[in-house]
Amino acid sequence: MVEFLGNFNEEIKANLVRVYNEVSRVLSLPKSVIVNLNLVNEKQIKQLNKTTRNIDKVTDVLTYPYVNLKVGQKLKLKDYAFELDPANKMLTIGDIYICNERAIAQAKEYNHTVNREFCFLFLHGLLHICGYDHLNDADAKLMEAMQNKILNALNITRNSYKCGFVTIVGDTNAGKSTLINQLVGEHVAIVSPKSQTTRENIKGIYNDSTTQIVFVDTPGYHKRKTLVDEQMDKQIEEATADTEIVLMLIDANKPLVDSYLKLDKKISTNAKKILLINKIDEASYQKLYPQLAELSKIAKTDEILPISALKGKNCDVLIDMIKKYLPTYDYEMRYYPIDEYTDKNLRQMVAEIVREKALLCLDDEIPHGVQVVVTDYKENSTPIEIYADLYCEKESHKAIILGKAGEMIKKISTLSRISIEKLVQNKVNLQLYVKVKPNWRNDIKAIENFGLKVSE
Ligand SMILES: Nc1nc2c(ncn2[C@@H]2O[C@H](COP(=O)(O)OP(=O)(O)OP(=O)(O)O)[C@@H](O)[C@H]2O)c(=O)[nH]1
Ligand SMILES: [Mg+2]
Repeated sequence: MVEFLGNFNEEIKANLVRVYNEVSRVLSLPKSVIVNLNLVNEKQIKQLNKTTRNIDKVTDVLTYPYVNLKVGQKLKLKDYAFELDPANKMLTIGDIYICNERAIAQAKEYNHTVNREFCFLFLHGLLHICGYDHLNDADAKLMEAMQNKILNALNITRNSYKCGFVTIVGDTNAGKSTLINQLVGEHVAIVSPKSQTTRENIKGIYNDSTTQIVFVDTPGYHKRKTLVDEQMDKQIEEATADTEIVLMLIDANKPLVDSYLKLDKKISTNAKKILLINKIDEASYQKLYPQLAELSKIAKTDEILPISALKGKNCDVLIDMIKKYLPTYDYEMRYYPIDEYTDKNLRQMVAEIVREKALLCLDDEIPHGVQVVVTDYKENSTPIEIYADLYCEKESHKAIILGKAGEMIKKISTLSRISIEKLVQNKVNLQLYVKVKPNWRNDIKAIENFGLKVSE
């Protein structure tokens, strides 16, 4: 039984008794044993640590076993005959001290209830009394396994799930879309060496067994000229206003301090900020190092991390860093089903693939006026038949997109088809039609009709 010494809350007490009963059942403790459970404050536990362990520290729990047990060894009262209380024949097997303030603080830190924290600490102490320890890895594993077994049986788990939104911002061409693709492990956002590749926010969803991160790729900052550009700014505003973390991406090959200061001015958010120096695979260390030192002095971000989105360098470190700042849940929390990796549907992804190939194949000035709309998607035909309109702004552009004897559109079409076939894992027959819609980037109706999001 548990002898409570101190002012325990009744609900917590009831749960601590449940923990004791389960340990007693699993480890076959005799009925006539007592554990003293003391509730102390920081000052008291510090004093105990000092006098009994010569450690000048506040700890969460302290345990003093009165029996000498090894893991797996059954407690036999006859081995302790002389220590039984003559009045009631009970054996006190140990004293456990829990520090109230530490338990409350830790509950907050782990984002679970104080009730649960008390259960963990008591169980931990109880297992120590029963011979469990964590002095080496093997022992620690045994102890943890037993701890989990008991907590699971009582449905008092210490599981913590991380979930939240992470928005990627930066100048056009900084590598935002490359990064989201790398982190998600799928080609969710199109990438090109041309500026203004991304037109609207795209979500890419990272999942592991205990985490879901919804990354939001945004259109890059650049000089705004058209209504489409204005909409792009609104998209960035929306995505940075309502997110847990903002990843600020700057190019390692540009002056770092300058890039950071410019970017920082544009972002208004209460979210945590991680500054990422991208494309370090291309940058020279000698040039980078002094700038990084300078940057770390002035940057008002929570973290700074050099990465290569293209090569994946430090992307695992980034995921861990993000997890640190995401809210914790003690139940499995996901905004999207575990098998979804983007919020875009197949038609939208196909249209974007065609635009990506157009960006790759065409010279500078034309691509910005290109938009692709999938008009028909015959899923049940073999091969899958896809019809898409590729819009541009001028007849002269149309001629260039078609190319001599249709060579250019053929090239765009072939490259697109190969990528689409990979995406849909099926043979595809792609029919592209080039159309002209003059000045569509300043025509709000056309922007809407082309499937781009329009905000007030
Ligand atoms: N060497 C190198 N190139 C990169 C890296 N990340 C991105 N790039 C290249 O930079 C170019 C732009 O990449 P994107 O991912 O499209 O850039 P973005 O920031 O999404 O650009 P916008 O959508 O226009 O805002 C592409 O040619 C990428 O291959 C990197 O880590 N290293
Ligand atoms: Mg992009």
